[in-house]
Amino acid sequence: MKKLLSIVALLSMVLLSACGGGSSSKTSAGESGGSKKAAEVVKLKVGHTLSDTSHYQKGMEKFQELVKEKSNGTIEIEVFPNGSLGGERDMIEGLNVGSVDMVLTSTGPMSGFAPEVTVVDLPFLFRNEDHAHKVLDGKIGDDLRSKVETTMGVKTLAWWENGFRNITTGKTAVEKPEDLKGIKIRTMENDIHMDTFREFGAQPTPMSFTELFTALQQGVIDAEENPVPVIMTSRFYEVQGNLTMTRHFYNPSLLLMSTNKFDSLTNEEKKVLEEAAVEAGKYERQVVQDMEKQYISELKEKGMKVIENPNLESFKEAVKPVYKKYESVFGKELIAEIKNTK
Ligand code: EAX
Repeated sequence: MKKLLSIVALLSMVLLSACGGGSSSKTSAGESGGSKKAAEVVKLKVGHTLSDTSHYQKGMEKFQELVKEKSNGTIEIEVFPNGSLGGERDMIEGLNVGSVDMVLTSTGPMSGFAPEVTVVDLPFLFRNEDHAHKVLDGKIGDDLRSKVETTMGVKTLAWWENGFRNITTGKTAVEKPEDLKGIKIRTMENDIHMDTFREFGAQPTPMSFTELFTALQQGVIDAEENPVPVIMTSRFYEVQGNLTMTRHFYNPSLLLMSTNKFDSLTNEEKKVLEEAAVEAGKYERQVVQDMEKQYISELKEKGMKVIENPNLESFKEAVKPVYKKYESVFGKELIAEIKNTK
């Protein structure tokens, strides 16, 4: 009988701890200080379209390092370069369906999601990088980020940078707008970019970045436009013979995150991501500028003809109708406020 009783007692202990409902599971852990549940590691997937040697990737590696350090390893960033999670529009859509946790995207393709933010895509709007950073890191940049958050239902973590965009062509070098007449040029899926190239007399062809290299290789398009670091690290010199340093658009990027994912984090975890995003963003901006300095001579060595001082006044003159059209969209005041920021 005694034996039977001890078996029943043992069985009830096992059952109780298995359900975890019994005080035994808490007590034993509490009293014995049993092995604390390993702190849960939050894994976040972030995608971007550029190569694993690009400025985006360098910035992402810095972000990864800072998040690991600031979270004591409880948040892990998994980076997916080369458009492996899709093009920028796909990844932006993925934020709201949960297939992507974060995306580093230029503002270009955001015109289909949050048109307000694309005021920054106006041609020749910013004098230089310093001017752009002052605007984006100030009230105007904050207002644009909150508009993106409201319109798209995503979290914006920080402004990063793609850089000033320049024109590359296969055959004829571009010195003035007339040289673009009839040229099929790939643009981002952005109305302002397309209107701008129409004013140059070109035929803008909007396309995801993931299709661009093949389209150039197959001659589907004659030209494209991108910052110098992209032209180098995406090897466009292999399929484009000429580079004209028009710097016609300043192209900022935004590190976006799924709101559901962000809201699921503790306040400390949110703070880690926000601080690391801003710090890594400043680092990434410096990488862009270092690459731009380094790569122009390297692109020449790769055989590209580089026109470093095109007739910019003629390009600026040609885009006046674009400002006429978009002043009624964004307001003359906002455009003037951006232009006059010192
Ligand atoms: O944001 O699409 C482009 O030309 C961009 O430079 C690229 O996606 C990085």
